[in-house]
Amino acid sequence: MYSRKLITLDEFTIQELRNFPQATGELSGLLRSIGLAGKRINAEVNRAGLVDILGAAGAENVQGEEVQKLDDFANKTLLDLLNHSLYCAAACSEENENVILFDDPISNSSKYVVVMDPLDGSSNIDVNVSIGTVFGVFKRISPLGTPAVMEDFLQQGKLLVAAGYILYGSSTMLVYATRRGVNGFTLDPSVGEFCLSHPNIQCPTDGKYYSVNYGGYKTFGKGVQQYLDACEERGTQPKEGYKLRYTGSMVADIHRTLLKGGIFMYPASADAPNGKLRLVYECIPFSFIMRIAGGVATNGEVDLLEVKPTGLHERTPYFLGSSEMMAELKQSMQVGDSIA
Ligand code: AHM
Ligand code: MG
Repeated sequence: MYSRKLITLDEFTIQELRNFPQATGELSGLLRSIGLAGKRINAEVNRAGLVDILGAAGAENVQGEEVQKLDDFANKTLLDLLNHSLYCAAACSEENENVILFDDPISNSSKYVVVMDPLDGSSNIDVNVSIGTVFGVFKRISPLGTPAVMEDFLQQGKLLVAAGYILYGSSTMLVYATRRGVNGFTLDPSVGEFCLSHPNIQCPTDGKYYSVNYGGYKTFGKGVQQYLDACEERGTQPKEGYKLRYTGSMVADIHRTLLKGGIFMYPASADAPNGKLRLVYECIPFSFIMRIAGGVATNGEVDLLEVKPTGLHERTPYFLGSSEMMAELKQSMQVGDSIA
């Protein structure tokens, strides 16, 4: 009998629809559009090393077109595909100050809005280190048939319908979570399809990797410092085997944390009391994914999925990972977390 091992992203979303006859297919359609955008961005990311040959950003390439910065390209590609997907009323992006309303009759009757960081890890773009796209999908609260409003984007993370990321790494992966689970798809470049490679991802309850910009250690609060001291101590004991891992690309660092177990953090510091990372389109989507996979995410005080954003580009201290490591961190932070 003919049997197939590979299930593509499109087939998977259609199969999910079959399992839930009440579903309208709109979310599946939206995810497929994001997958297509991911493939286009991936092609451009792979060509990035040729930029010196093809022309630097801002200059004209051999075809006489202006070479775009990769983050601009990623943003435009995603916005274009979302706009034409029929399933998205509006989007907000790290690259745009304000919400982007698609504002035509079809978009206004769509029930979803998308929050996104089109290409995260900007400091790694030019040096061939992994970078990624982050996205979250909310059901809008404004009435269908009218343009979306700001409040559609400032919802608590626990209200997300889906969230995911695309990692442009040694291979390209799309991982997305809905309430039914977290699934990972690897791009098969020979056929240009994302294929199911990591079904039902669960974050291990404990881990050995801790991921933080250690350069900021002296500026972190006492509780965070204490926790990091304990990790360092465990790193000296071969049986414990703790290891520090930090690429400076959140998508890669959290992907490792999700698959292998561990903890990732970007704490508040003396000079940045709200940390660096963005609440709406970076931390909220990853917190949802981590939670569905069995992990924990906080801002150091409360569950991050409970936090109601007040602005599109708000920043937050951020901690997420394996439940046991997160419980230990919580204990350290209660001991005292005044900024050093
Ligand atoms: P970006 O949105 O400008 O790319 O910044 C976000 C990135 C994250 O991917 C990463 O975790 C963090 O910034 C690294 O910052 P730092 O260099 O301060 O450690
Ligand atoms: Mg970013």
